[in-house]
Amino acid sequence: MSSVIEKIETLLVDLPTIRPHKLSMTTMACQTMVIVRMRHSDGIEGLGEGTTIGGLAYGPESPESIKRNIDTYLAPLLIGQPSGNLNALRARLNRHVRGNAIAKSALETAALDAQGKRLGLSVAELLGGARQDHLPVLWTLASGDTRKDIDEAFQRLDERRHCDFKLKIGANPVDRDVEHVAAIKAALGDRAGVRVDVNQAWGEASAVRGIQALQEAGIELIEQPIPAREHAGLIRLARRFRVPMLADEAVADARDGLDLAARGFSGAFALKIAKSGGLQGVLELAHVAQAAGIGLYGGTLLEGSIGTAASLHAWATLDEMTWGTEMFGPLLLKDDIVTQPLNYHAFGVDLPAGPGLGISLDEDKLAHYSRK
Ligand code: MUC
Ligand code: MG
Repeated sequence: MSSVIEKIETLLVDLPTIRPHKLSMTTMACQTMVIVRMRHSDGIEGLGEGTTIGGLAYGPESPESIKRNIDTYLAPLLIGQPSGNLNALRARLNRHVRGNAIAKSALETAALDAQGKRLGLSVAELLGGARQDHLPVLWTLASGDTRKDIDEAFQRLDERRHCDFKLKIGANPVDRDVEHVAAIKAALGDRAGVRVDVNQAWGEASAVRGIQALQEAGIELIEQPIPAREHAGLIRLARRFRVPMLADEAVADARDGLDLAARGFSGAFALKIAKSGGLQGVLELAHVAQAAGIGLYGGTLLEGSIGTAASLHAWATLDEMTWGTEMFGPLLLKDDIVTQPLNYHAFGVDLPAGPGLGISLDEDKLAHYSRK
């Protein structure tokens, strides 16, 4: 008889960050991941991860709600269902549960990991095959201190770990943020690309002022300068400036992407498995973007190794992405819960080899960092 899903366990795992990570809406000292262990009747276990930023500071799902909603609502829908029909599992979750994209992403990841292990294929192979096996990865400078950020950037460059940097701004007045960014860009010169992520903190008038100054300072990409739902404003900014806009919180799935594209947005989309409800959903968004001539960027919600590996398997199936990726989540954490961390080198990261995600848990570390 073919395998069915037998048991779904969720764990809250708290890992400290290597330094405070300061964003416009919160400062993180710890990252909380929801780890999913999906056991199947053929004895195979699939791993998944659902992770967000700063409790409820970033979006409507918190780590605790992700766990609770999986345990109470989503897992019971999957128990007893055939293990290998990913499309049917996804349709079932979407039919009975609205929203909860991060929880759905964690479950789809676990189902894909198990199916890959079952068939002896990597997740990228299950998705049609990898076109890249080493992906570029930028680093986010967000210590909150200009001098520290500059030192950190030079260290990363010297280690050949990252050659592009994203600066988190929006917590300070516009002029102070612009000064901070311009000082970092001036220090790095042509050695590195510098982008900013405002995480929705500006109104449109502040954005016009800020982006003008950032463009003059040589910044190459402006991520989500204004609130997520202000699509018309984002399109106006994209039309107004030479420096491209990167839509992040504004674009969760293919429908958002289609709406922005149809209304004349140009620039790029940040793809995140967590926003799109999983790997299949994020690839649908990527294909809409490609059809519309919108650039791609492999985004993170600062997932640990499991969520990062899952994202890499999805990105690997795409053509080279215009703006590379930011899949550095595991590097921001002081420790890991997997036996073999991802291999970061040569300004990027290797796609882990399968089967499945190509990741295995370190049970001692998992037990140590799991919330009791
Ligand atoms: C975001 O909004 O892009 C990605 C990198 C980082 O530092 O924060 C995230 C979230
Ligand atoms: Mg962002």
